[in-house]
Amino acid sequence: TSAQIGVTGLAVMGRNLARNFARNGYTVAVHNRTATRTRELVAEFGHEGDFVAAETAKEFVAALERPRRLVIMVKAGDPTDAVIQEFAPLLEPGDMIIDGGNAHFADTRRRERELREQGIHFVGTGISGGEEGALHGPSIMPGGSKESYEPLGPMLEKISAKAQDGAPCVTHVGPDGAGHFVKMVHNGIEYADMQLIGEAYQLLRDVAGYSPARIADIFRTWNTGRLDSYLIEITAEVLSHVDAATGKPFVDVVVDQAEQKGTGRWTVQIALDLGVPVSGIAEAVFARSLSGHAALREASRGLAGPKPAALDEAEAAVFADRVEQALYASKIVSYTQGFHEIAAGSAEYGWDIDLGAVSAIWRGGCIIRAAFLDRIRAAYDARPDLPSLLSDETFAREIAAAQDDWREVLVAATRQGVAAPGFAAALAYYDALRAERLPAALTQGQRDFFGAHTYRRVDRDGSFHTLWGGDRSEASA
Ligand code: NBP
Repeated sequence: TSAQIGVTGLAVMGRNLARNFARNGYTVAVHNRTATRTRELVAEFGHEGDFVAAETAKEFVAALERPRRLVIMVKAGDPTDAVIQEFAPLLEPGDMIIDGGNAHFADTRRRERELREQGIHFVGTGISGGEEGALHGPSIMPGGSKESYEPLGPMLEKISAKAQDGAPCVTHVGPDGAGHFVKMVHNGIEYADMQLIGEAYQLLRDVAGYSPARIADIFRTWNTGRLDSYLIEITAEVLSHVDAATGKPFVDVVVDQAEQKGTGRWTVQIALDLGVPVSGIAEAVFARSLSGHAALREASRGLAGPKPAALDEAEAAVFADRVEQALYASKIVSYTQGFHEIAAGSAEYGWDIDLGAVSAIWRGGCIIRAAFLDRIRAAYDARPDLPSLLSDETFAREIAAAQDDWREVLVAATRQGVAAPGFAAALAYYDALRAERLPAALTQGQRDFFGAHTYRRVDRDGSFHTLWGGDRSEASA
């Protein structure tokens, strides 16, 4: 038998992806460095579809029909290069290697370039949705050549998540590293969403004085409105869970130090390189990092500050509604920043990414899936050259309506001494963008003073320098 697709790397992600292809009627060749994993997969799930178990790389490649479609699901980094080096010599022009791991897009660009010389398509593909997504339908973000999408796209469409309107959550994002870049920003946005939800929770707990169970109910209510999303839904589940051992709310027995695997950090690092202000995503990454500094936190516990005092019942209810407004407005800002980064990456690398299509494929399968993404798609459909999501009329109107509450929430957070860096960064971004004048003018003056870095004037073209150490006359630079 010849297989239409092959998967090598059969840990949780690869195994589930292979099963997903098989359950959708494809014959799937399976291979893993350690062959016991391959045998286990076939023994346990062989009844789900047609698998061809391959012990060696040669057998694996021989089992694939041409053009060969070979999916790699191994640990990102050196293991990916090792696998490519093992398989590439066995492939022929027109074949394709699909890397579904969480590769850095710069690595994907390099691999694509190297394999292109051999006539092999390298399709760096972002896959979101964790192990459940891999099995039941992930959101899939393939990069690589347009040509490679023809024989590959229909298969990905089949195994992908479907949005509520039935559209498959996959699109050819753009050439070379575009898919992994978009997956990276997806994860950055995911960090920001989680941070904002965390701040909303903490404020409801400390300022409104609500219990985790009560906050879970609030999140359930929010999930029926414009915040309807997977992350809000699971937040309610986590908050209402009670620890069996102690009878306490689960959230109170978990160590409050958040971990990270790195894609959120990459989003910020690349944003710095591209000069894109993704302050909300950056605060989310920093907040996780701060939480992990146990000794520093311990040493700081005695620092002065207000102790939050809970509001009375009526005030608390008003406050809870305000928090919903603050959360929604901040969410608009973090998506605005994330899409700005995608647009900047697209311009820098010549990817020509369709931002509306990206928001459409995030509607299902992935962690940030949400009703909200339909609105983003509508915004880009209405105006593909939208300079910023904040320029969309609907979003602008919603933020206008939310802003008084957003500000009040931050006033309360500040007065009561509850850190809300995500909400604050989002509002600062909003206010800075709409400001008539920014203190950047002063910054330019300082730079010219100490370093003769020159400045531009509002009333004349050209660059200028003031002779600060002399008579302070102005010279054209
Ligand atoms: P892991 O990231 O834990 O990788 C384990 C797999 O890599 C095993 O099949 C292992 O083979 C193989 N491998 C390693 Br490690 N080094 C190798 C080498 N030098 N040569 C050949 N194979 C090698 O698996 P995972 O959690 O299933 O994730 C797979 C990819 O998917 C990763 O890039 C991950 O970032 C990405 N991803 C994961 C998730 C998620 O929710 N877990 C979501 C989205 C994307 P062995 O069995 O012989 O040790």
